[in-house]
Amino acid sequence: MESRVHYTITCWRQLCLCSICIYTTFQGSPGISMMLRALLLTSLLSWANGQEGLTMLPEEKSKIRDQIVEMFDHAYGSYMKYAYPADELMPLSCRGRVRGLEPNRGDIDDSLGKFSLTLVDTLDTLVVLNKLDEFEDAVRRTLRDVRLDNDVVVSVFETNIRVLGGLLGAHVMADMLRQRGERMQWYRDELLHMAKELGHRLLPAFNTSSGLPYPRVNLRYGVLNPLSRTGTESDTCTACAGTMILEFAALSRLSGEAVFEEHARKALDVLWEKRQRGSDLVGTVINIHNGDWVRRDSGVGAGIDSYYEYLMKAYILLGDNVYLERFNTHYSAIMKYISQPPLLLNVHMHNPTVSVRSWMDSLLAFFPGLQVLRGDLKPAIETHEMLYQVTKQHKFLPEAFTTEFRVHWGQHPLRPEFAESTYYLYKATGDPYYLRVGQSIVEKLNAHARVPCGFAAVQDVRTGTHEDRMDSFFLAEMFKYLYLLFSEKNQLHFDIDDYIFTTEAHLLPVSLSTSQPPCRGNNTEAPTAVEEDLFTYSCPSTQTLFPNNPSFAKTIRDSYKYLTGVGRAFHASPDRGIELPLHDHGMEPVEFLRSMGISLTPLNEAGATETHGAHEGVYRVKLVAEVTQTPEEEVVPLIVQLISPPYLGRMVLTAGPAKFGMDLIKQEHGVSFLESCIYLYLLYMSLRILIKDRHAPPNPLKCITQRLKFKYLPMSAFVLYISGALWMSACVTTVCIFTGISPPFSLTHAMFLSQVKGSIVKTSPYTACGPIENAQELSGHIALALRGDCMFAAKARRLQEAGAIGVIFIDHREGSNSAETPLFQMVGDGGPTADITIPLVFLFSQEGALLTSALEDHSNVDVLMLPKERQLGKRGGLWSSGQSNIMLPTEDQGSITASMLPAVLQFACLLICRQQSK
Ligand code: DMJ
Repeated sequence: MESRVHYTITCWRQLCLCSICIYTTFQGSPGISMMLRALLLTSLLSWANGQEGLTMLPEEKSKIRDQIVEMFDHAYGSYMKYAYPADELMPLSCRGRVRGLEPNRGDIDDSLGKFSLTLVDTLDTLVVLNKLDEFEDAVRRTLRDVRLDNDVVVSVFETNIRVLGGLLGAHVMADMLRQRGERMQWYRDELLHMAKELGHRLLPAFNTSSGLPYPRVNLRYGVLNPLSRTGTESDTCTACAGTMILEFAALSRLSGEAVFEEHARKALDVLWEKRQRGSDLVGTVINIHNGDWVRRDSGVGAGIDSYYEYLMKAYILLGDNVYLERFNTHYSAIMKYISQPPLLLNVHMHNPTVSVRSWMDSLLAFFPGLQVLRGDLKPAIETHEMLYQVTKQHKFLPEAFTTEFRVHWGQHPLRPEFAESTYYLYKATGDPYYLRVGQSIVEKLNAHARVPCGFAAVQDVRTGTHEDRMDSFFLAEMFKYLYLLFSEKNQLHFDIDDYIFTTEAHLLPVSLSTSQPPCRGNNTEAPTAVEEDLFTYSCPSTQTLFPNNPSFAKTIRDSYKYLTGVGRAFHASPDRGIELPLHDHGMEPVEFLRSMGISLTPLNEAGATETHGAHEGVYRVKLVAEVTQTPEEEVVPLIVQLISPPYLGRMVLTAGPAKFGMDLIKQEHGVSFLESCIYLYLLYMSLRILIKDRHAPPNPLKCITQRLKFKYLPMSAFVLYISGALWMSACVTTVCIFTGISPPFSLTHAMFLSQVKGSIVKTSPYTACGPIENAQELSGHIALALRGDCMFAAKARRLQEAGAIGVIFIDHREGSNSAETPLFQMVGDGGPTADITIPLVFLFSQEGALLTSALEDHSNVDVLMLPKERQLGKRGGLWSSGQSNIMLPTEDQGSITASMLPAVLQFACLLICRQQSK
């Protein structure tokens, strides 16, 4: 077992480039450690070189790093200027938040202990960012100003991770600088003394029968003192009890007082004993007196998160294999029940196969980072990619988001977990993709959180409104991870891999595992046998995981790239190769998919070399979906407008376009303006000749031009053309309206629009998937065909051959309508479709039903197929136009009157002219 422990520590180093092995396995062998470092660097570089074309030049990297430093200066400078010595900065009010002076925010305020929280939490960040003057100054201020004995009730968990962790991290850094002999020569471990004092002030919280700590403690009076104003609580969160070991063990080992580590370890022992034995999961809230679970939902986010983190890191920091065994047991359970890549969903610890909620919280974003430490890269990449998609959609991770990536709780208090995981993934893969992710975090913070006095939390990612808070973890964590992400190892002033990050990103030296004797373990029962996997006790090498695949991370990510639909590639190909688990004779899935308009062709037919998958019953098929619905590619809506009586343009059905066949949007179809003018004028002239001129209806515009003495011939000719056309169309329309005959031109304005007009005929068979039985009837008309059974392209071809001048496809899914379902474009069948030249539109079933019932009610139904923006009557105002998707016919004769307007006007004009010419 001992060798396994060392092996795993070495593995952790291999992934995180941590130097644990130097202090454990290879202590005193600088040659080996140098070799390891060189090896790791080389392998990292080779990975980086093989990545997708997202490389980042060193200049760009260092520019972003400078930007991060500038942002830090703005945030820290604002805190020091406007808030210090208060605990936190209120970046909108430009002042400090002092507990008791601001409205109470409930539990959140339990972090505030009047101990200059933000300053203490930021100390070791100053060293990481190489701000050594500022660090020295900040340490002096801390020693001078910070008091730890305030009569304030604080959260044990928050005070431990932020203040005790902050003091310890600062002490470790101060000690490192002092030992170098350049700075901090005056330093006499004062920060460690403060840490010890604080440790003692937190210890009363552990005075429970179980050993699980109280959630709160009064810094001056402890817990059970009558003056303490706390101690009535009966429960705490799992993370609250289980996130003490790193700080308390470090304090014990640095101070020589074992009591801290012992208490923290005892609390972990209780949690381990209380795990649900069937599932090996823990709940979210536990009773601190009897150890009963109060909330039994189990996940990796809020309430539990850092308990798992601390088991893994306790093993790394302290070298005690009990922690690793426990972690591995829990990890197996998490991967079995909670992880549904890329999602991580809470389950009931007693009934873990059932998810208890359909949303995730943002705290779980740390988990991919922990998976990297564990060497489980694939699910880490998957979940991280999912989180990245969510940030792309909502700018930041909302506090909670649904499994459909919608906002469940829109707040974003500038949490660092996503940056943390990004940093770990970059360390493990060397893939510059993660630098781009980091860059996007930097840009979004500057664009959407930066305010004149610092950075403000986002109240709701949907509105972008700000909240008057800048939590201390923003300075403690966010800037460390971002700065380190964009720093080369040799640009840092100390070896970051000699340290491990606490949950608040404070630095503790991995040398602690050997520099001080470990505290004696108690008699905790041995862990049950863990279902071991490849990496339980072996190096999680990327080469083992993804042999000879330098773009493994990309390959994994690609499957999750468009989860939220954001950033989908512009013309996504509808053709995809998939593996379908089909049983020997079970082709029903193929038929079923086909009925949905998806064709599946075995790949041998499609010309592929491989026809069958490696496994029996798996067929490789070419999948051709015949619709696309890409949010980025705007689908231009079309309409089917019913123009024959009694509809007269008032029924308008929203329709979807096709990517093949006649393009109704770009091309001019039907009767053009000039054509209609010529046509009508010829009609007019014929009529004049036919009825011997004098009886012919006079041309009112000719009359006007004569009166206005337009002598100029071309102009007169043009006016005559127009007037003739208008006059004729008005007359014909008027006659048609009164007689109920379908007008030869839909309505006057139809002449000036691109469209296809025709009367509709239902296809037989309705799906148009077999030989067309009513070809004669269809010829010269617009065909109505039901979706399904075969591809749109196949139907269109058949109907075109039968003589149809257009096709309206009607959805076969009951109840579908354009109000609720986004429009999509019909695409071809994966092959060339240039032979299909007639126009094609698609109607959802509710709109389709209106059209078919119109056909049942009226033997002749003429329709126009045209772009929605050119809807008849909409812009001209001649018809009352509806904004809704469907405009139903009414008995309102107003619109008929309106349609007669041109004729009426011209009659009036004529009468005036006649009167005047007499
Ligand atoms: C930090 O205070 C710590 O990381 C903690 O474990 C949970 N998350 C907050 C920041 O989001």
